[in-house]
Amino acid sequence: QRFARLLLTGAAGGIGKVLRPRLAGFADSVRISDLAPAMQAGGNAAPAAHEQAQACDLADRAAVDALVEGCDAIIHLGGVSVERPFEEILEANIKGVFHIYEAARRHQVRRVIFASSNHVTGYYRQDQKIDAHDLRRPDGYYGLSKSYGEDMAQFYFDRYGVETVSIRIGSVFPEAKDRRMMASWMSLDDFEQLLRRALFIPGVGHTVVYGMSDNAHTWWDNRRAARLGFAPRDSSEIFRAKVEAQPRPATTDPVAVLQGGAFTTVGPFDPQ
Ligand code: NAI
Ligand code: 15L
Repeated sequence: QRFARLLLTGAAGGIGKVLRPRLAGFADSVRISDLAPAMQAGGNAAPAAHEQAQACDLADRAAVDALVEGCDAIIHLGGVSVERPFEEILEANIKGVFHIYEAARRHQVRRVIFASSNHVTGYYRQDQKIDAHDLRRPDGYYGLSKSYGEDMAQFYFDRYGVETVSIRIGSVFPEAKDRRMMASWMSLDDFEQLLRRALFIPGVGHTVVYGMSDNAHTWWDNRRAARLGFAPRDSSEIFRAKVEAQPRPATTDPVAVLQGGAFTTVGPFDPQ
């Protein structure tokens, strides 16, 4: 199964950069996009034969419409990926996700993969196990924007039939960097497998899943991802010795108590 043309937003970001070469297996042609300065900055490889680069600010509705035209699926990674003042989140994430879905509706995009985040449920404690249908408890403006994105996805499915898998990504990095990430880590290989399932399984409507590897200790019941056929092969256990050599945080420190960890301590952002 392949798409004719896939759009990847956030292509110059941490995940986008390393994901790009893998998308050749998903589509004949991949349109890669990010903010112009991010695309020009070093580290983002020049477009391959199957890729076309198109810079775009997600806050610009007309530019996003032009970006989406001609694509039959979208992997939407673009946006602010950490906790920031509301005004920044509003432009890139909240207006951005609206522009993506409006364009998806107008251009009959068949499937969207929305990079949601574990920070949609960051205020649950680490000793709680939740699934994707539990009450959302966003841990900041960033988590709120991802929660809004999930609502946007549901609305565009219910009203217009645009299908989405929202992946509440845990921590996609080369390594689990701390104790918290022992639970939240996801390998790039597992992320690629989940993307393949999410893109090609028919009839997903709007499905919300967590993005995590087969970690020994987890906070998330990911049976909805299993129903998509996702069977993670990696585990954060390979990082255990390195992580446990780090100083242990106080038992009252949010990084040791809350699923959202340090994101729960960023802000408030008072006007200057
Ligand atoms: P990143 O911050 O490295 O990449 C995001 C990209 O979006 C950047 O290249 C940035 O230039 C671009 N961007 C920001 N504002 C934009 C705008 N207004 N218009 C167009 N592009 C804009 O983030 P990363 O780690 O690659 O994550 C990718 C996506 O996955 C993000 O949406 C993030 O929120 C989500 N995610 C990532 C996790 C992770 O573990 N890396 C965990 C949970 C969610
Ligand atoms: C996220 O949503 C962020 O985009 C990423 O940078 C990590 O901080 C990740 O969550 C995490 O919770 O580890």
